[in-house]
Amino acid sequence: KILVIGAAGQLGSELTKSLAELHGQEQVIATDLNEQARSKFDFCRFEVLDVMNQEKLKSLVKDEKITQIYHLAAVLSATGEQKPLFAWKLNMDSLLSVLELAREFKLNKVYWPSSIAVFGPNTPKIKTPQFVVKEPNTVYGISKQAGEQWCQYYFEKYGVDVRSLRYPGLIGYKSLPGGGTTDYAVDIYHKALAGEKFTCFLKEDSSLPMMYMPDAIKATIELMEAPKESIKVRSSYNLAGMSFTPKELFESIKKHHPDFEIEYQPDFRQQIADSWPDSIDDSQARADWNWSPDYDLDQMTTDILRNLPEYFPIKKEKV
Ligand code: VAH
Repeated sequence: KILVIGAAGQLGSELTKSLAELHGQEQVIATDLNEQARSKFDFCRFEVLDVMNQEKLKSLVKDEKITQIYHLAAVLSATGEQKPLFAWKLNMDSLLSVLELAREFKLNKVYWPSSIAVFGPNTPKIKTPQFVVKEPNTVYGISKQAGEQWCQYYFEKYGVDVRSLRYPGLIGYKSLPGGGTTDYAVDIYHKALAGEKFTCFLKEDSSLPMMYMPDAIKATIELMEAPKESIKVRSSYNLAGMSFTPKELFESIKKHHPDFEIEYQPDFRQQIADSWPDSIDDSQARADWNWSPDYDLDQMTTDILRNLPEYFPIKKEKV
């Protein structure tokens, strides 16, 4: 059985469905902090779980004979800068309790997401390599860098088969933005469809590595289904989809909504974005488990504008 922690988050709300489709609904238990998340999971069992409640987590793993854990709960970059010590504690303590359970119960596999946030101001920004100086300067990035090293430690010392991907900014239409620095790229579509002007919290030429959610789901499933011996990186794999600036994203949407307008009002998140790469070299993932993305910016925009209204009925601005 597969336990998904943080199943109602941006990644979880899409990955959980794919896991249920791949393994069978009765094989997946979705968990999240809030009871109201239950309504999202009509396709598999749902349990309320605070990942910091180690006893509840342990009894779920034991009683349900869990064999895989997808640990997707974390405080993201922007929110993390507002509550540094809380973010560090939640991101690290939760990972360590999952890794300890994996060791103790000899789980088959564990998945834990990392991020391009592990790179910092001293990291080369163009085609950032798999192995390179990191020195992240956000709490979120520090927790992801430390977490990667713990994953590698538990693999090397205890043989725990934990696998990880350094996601770029993820963009999907099935959940609202959740405290990430890249979440302007989610919110912009909602504004375009609502006929509202978009205020962007990053400057127009801020290039960031990004990925459309279907590609992130595909990468995660392919990584987790790959034979163990093909996984050469046990910290976390670089993963690339596309890179674009807010201006390029705006232009891509404008092709569909000619009247769409944008203004740029950079805030504290600009410093976070400035510390991250512009583009990522993911040749190691391509070599080890045959990774390649399907979507580019215009294909993503077309797909989101077509599908978003089904998930978030458009509240047309009162004329
Ligand atoms: C964040 N969406 O902004 C996440 C992601 C690369 C960005 O890690 O915090």
